[in-house]
This record gives sequence, structure tokens and C-alpha cells, in this order.
Amino acid sequence: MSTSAASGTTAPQSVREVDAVVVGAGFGGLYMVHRLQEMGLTVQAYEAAPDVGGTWYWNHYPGARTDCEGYYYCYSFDPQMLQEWTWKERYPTQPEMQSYFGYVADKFDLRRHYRFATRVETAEFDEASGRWQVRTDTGERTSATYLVTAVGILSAPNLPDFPGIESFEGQWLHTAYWPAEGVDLAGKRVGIIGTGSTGVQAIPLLAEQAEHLTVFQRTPNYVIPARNRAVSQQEMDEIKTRYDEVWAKVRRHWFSFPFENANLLAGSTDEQERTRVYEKAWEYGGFPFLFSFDDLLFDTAANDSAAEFVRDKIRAAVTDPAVAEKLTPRYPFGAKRPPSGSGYYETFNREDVDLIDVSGNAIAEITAHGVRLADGTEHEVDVLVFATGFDASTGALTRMNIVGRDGETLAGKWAPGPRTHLGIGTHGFPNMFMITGPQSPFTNIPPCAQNTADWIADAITHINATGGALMEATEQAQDAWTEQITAIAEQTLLVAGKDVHSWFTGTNVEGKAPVINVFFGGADKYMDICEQEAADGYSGFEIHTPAVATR
Ligand code: N01
Repeated sequence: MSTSAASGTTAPQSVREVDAVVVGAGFGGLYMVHRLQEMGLTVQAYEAAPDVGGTWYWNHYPGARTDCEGYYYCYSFDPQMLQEWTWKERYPTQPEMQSYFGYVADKFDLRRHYRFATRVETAEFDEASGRWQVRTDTGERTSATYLVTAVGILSAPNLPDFPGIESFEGQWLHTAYWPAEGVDLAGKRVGIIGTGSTGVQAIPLLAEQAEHLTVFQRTPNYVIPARNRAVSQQEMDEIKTRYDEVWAKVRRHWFSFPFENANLLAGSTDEQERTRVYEKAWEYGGFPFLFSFDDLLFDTAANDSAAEFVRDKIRAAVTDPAVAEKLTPRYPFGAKRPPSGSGYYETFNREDVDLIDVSGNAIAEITAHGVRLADGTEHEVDVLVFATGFDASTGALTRMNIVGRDGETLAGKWAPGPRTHLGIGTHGFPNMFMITGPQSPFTNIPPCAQNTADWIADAITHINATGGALMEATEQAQDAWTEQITAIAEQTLLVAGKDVHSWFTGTNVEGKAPVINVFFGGADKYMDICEQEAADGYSGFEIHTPAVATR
């Protein structure tokens, strides 16, 4: 045990020595802590929120629920847990997700490893000791051999720099920090900026709760109906009999869903049959629509057919053709992550909802009473909601002040865009491992996060077995990975609309480097690559011996 002088006049804080620090109590963090405790390692975990849940702790906004079905948007590592837990709705609500996290934390006694309501302020790699020195906003100091970040892909809120926000006399909120006790919107004029997945979920409920809703839309989305419903006991019982099959399918699927490939190409299917397939997927609801044909994300004509099908649905749902036109996207289907909605388009038929297109008439400033556009028109509101998304993939990491070898900051290193190997390690930051890091796949998150935590646990076992001390991605491997993920993404239509703001490419945040942040080669292939990497003795990583580590 060593001591370190705290700054200012506070007394020196003792430094706790542990094997690993884990940051985050969402899907990745909780499971990582479970694995490390099973391995007999000492763990100190931190979570900025007062309880477990990660993104599902924070996102209390009206309408917040998953858009993957509960039975596969969960952990798979414990068969007993799969039998014990029963999902109530097809797409669990935020409270249901939070209960699930509480159940997992209690079952495996994970809370005792955490300090909640504690944010990591700095994590600095100390070359002399070869250890990570971690400091929190409560002044706590911890020294660890391993630093595992599980801070989420979409957790660092993005609040665009609208001039005048401080002059607003009403109440304003970002959806990611919605108060758990809710906000009373009765009799209020509410404005919402943003029509991504969050806005799409919130808008129908805000319209019901408020006296009047003004939606500020910059880019319309392709919204697929979610078709939420209660899950019957009988259905849940049946799912529980085939979980092995569910997880086997998940492991083989591009986006970690328990679906088979369509084995059909829209490009070589006649129009009548194509429409029948789209109709069936539309009626079923949710993500399967995206997978109704295997070429939708690769072939422009195929993509156009899906895009046009959705555009027709928008025209059919919205009674005012001018409003329908504003709601109709023109970029490739999938170039922005398609949201799932419940009564989204129909909401714009309400008398008390206005849609304001700010694509060619940008928001110029927030005034004392509302929002003023570039042409001078002002829209008065009492409550202003920012559903403006996240500094995705990198934001939660670069905001944490992580400092690697030679005093290099992660934020500085990644200013031109992240460079990682497998989205797990980055050169210059030895023994730092990332779960759902930048350049890893964007998929149904729980299976992929669980898989990466397992990979990290195995890597740590390997380091110990080889008598090494530090594992670090090589520069060569991270350059090759960056090239590979860019080349793969460019073969898809997911990043085809380069002028489309998307968190896939960082173009949703002003001033952020416009690079591919996601591995789009398929979660199944990604897991194969990670397995191969381990089988090859972690060839994209250098493992330093203790002598080198302490030089
Ligand atoms: O954020 P977004 P989100 N002026 O970035 C607008 C996951 N998620 O929180 O499109 C005007 O998608 C912006 O406009 P534009 C899911 O992966 C999952 O909604 O950039 N508007 C856009 O409309 C999702 O993809 C779930 O032109 C501005 C909106 O703000 C991801 O999180 C639920 C603006 C931001 O949309 C992010 O979704 C919710 C400006 N200056 C989220 N700046 C489920 O599991 C931004 N906008 C169900």
C-alpha cells in the first residue's frame, strides 16, 4: 500500500491496490466484474450513476424502451438466469431493464465491487510501476494492473452549441438526463429538437402529455413500426425451451440477432414478391425489416426498393401531404440507424403537433421564450427537450482523461479519429481493454459485450500464464484494423450518404473527425477474428515481460 499527496489542502489519500479497475455498470461492466471476481482477482469498479444499468439507468425519457426483443437483449452466460427471468413486454421498458440489471447484480453479488455515483476523472498509466493510477471525482485513488472500460457506445450526451441557451426562461432537458421522477408536461408547450431513435420514441408520448408539441427536425428517418405487445407466459415458456438454439443463431448473425439470413436478394426478386416480403416484415415489426433481403445494405437498387416501400408507408400514414413530404427521407435506407417507433408518423396528424423542418432553415438561437430559426421566425415553448444524441463510440472515453505511455492523452491521440486493434486495445495504452470500444461492431449489444468481456478475461489469464506483465496493441495491428474497418464500411450503404449526419461516422457531432467508428463486417465474423487472435497467441498485441514493464 502506498500513499500519494492529494492536491490543495486535503489530507493525503491512501491508494488502494487492486488487480483491475472496471469503469461502468452496464452490460459490459457488470459481466466483466463477474468474470474477474470468478478468476479470483481483486476488482474496484466505478459507476457515475447511483446504481447499475448503464444506459438503462440514465435514459428515463418518456417512451424509453429497447428496440431489440428482451429474450435476446440480455446475458446468455448463465442458464439458470435465462430460466428465472421472464420478460413482460416484447421490447422491455426502461424500468423493466433497470429491474433486470438489479436482478443480475444481486444474483452474482456484484454491487460490493462498485462505488456508485462516482465518476473516474483521470486514469493515468504510470510507466515506473507499469500500473494504472485512477482518480475519481470523490478523490478516491486506486492503482490497478488492468484498466477495463465498459462505458458504452452511446453514453456521452451531445448538446449542440446553440447560442442563447443560458437565456431560456423555461425548463430544458437532454433526454439522456431525464429526471427519474418524470417531468410534469400537462398544460405546457413543449419543443423537441431531434428525431433519431430517442426522439422517435419520445415524440408520441410527449404529444400525449403536453398541451402542444413542436418537433424540430433536421433530417427525417426511416421509422419501422416496433409492434410492441405483452409477452404471454406461454410464449416465454416456449422461448425458455429453445435458448440454446437462440444463442447459436445469435452467434452466427451479422448483427447478433437470433434470425436466419433471408437467403433472398431484393435485386433478383420480382416486385410483387418483394412487396409481399416487405409487408410481412412491416407487420411483424422491428429490426427483421432490415433483414428481409440480404442485399439491402449493399446494393443500391435493392436499398431503393426498401426505401421506397417505407416512403409509401409514410405517405399512407400522414394525412397532410406537405407534412408527409417533410417526414420522407431521401438518403439510403440504413445510412442512419433506423429507429423503431410506435405511432410515430400518426402523431403528426394531431392538431396539437407541429413539425418544423430546420434542414434549410437552421436553429439560429435559443431565446428567452423558445427557438429562433435562421429566417427569424420564433417558436415559443415552455419546455425544450434536446434529443440530440451522443458523442458516440469515442466520447465517453475521450472525456475521461485517460493518459497512456509518454504522457499521451487518449483524446489527443484520437482527435483525428480512433485507432484500435479489434476495438479492444490501442497502442500506447498498455493493459487497457475496452468493451464496445470504437471500431468494434455495432450490434445487438449484450451478446457482443459479453463476448468481449470473455475475450479480455482470457487475455488476462494468458498474460499471467506467459509471465508477462503488459499487453499492448501494436501500431501495425491497429493501423491494419483501421484500414480494414474503413474498407468494409465503404462497401456498404451504411455510410453511403456521406453528407448524412450519422454517429456511425462521427458526422453527428460538430468538429468531430469524420471517420468510420464501427466495424461493419458482421458481429459473427468479428467474433471469429477475435477467437483467431487469441488462438494465434494475441499476435496483434505485444506482451512485455515484467523486466521490460518496470524499466
Ligand atoms: O441520437 P441521434 P439518438 N440542429 O444522433 C438532431 C441508440 N438508441 O439519441 O439527423 C437540429 O440518432 C439530429 O439531426 P440530424 C440508437 O443506436 C437506441 O436519437 O443530425 N437538429 C437527430 O435528429 C441510436 O441510433 C434506443 O440532422 C440536430 C437527433 O438530433 C442512437 O442511440 C433508443 C442538431 C439526434 O439523433 C442515438 O439515438 C434511443 C442541430 N444542431 C437511442 N444536432 C433503443 O434501444 C443534432 N440534431 C430503443
